[in-house]
Amino acid sequence: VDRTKLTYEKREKLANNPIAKKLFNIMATKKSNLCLSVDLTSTSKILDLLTRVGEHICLVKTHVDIIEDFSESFVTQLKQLADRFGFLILEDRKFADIGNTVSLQYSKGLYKIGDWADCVTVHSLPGEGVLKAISASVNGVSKGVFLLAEMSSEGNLITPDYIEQTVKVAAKYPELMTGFVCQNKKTFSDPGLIQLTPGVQLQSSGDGLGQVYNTPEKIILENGADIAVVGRGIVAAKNPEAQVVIYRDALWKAYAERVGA
Ligand code: BMP
Repeated sequence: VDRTKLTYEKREKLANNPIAKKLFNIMATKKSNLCLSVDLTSTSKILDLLTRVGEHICLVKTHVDIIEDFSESFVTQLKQLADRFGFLILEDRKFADIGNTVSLQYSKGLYKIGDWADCVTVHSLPGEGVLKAISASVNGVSKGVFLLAEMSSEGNLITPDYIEQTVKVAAKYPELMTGFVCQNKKTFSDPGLIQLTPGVQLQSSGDGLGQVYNTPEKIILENGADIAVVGRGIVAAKNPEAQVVIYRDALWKAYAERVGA
């Protein structure tokens, strides 16, 4: 069966990872398959933007290591917004070291990512130790992983064999796996996993630094994305509140067409 023809409601039942289940549920309930990548360097700007657009997104993606005034209070406020608007938090840390180092990077240091992020991104490059290092729950709270199987950037070194091995290793960690960061429908088939696809913008086809953009329609209808990641298309827009609605509607319309709803 083609996972992309199933509704998010059906797929919620097929998911093993509790974060994947929650995400499918949020998407179906809020009618949003939009993840906002808040690539801003000030906590007040991030919190302000999320206050204005939080009702339209299912997931927020952070890069905490670009923030100049990171604090515990920021994390508290971010979690409050997530609760208030009903979205989850993905820290796009792209862990890519030996298991022991990743385990420290996940739980220690300035950011203590494992304490507050519902899910994180991980590269398969180091081998499965990187997945062993990230526990499926922290203090009894469920966590998840989006494994990078492909990248959106021009000239990236990922090969078809790398993709295949990545999907194979993920199958050993059903409790932990929320989904894949990837660009193509054929990359994986498990309907309980979520395809998270970055490189989405309406205005432009690239950024001069290797990013490649596709339209919401293309990534949902042709490329099999379940959640689209939009950063600068919304964050750098003159009117983010208006843009977030435009992206959300275009992405949801494409999903509805895909599942024939
Ligand atoms: P933008 O829409 O502004 O290009 O942002 C895309 C976001 O998605 C960035 O935060 C980037 O780190 C992330 N990303 C990506 O662009 N391509 C990938 O393959 C994987 C990513 O995580």
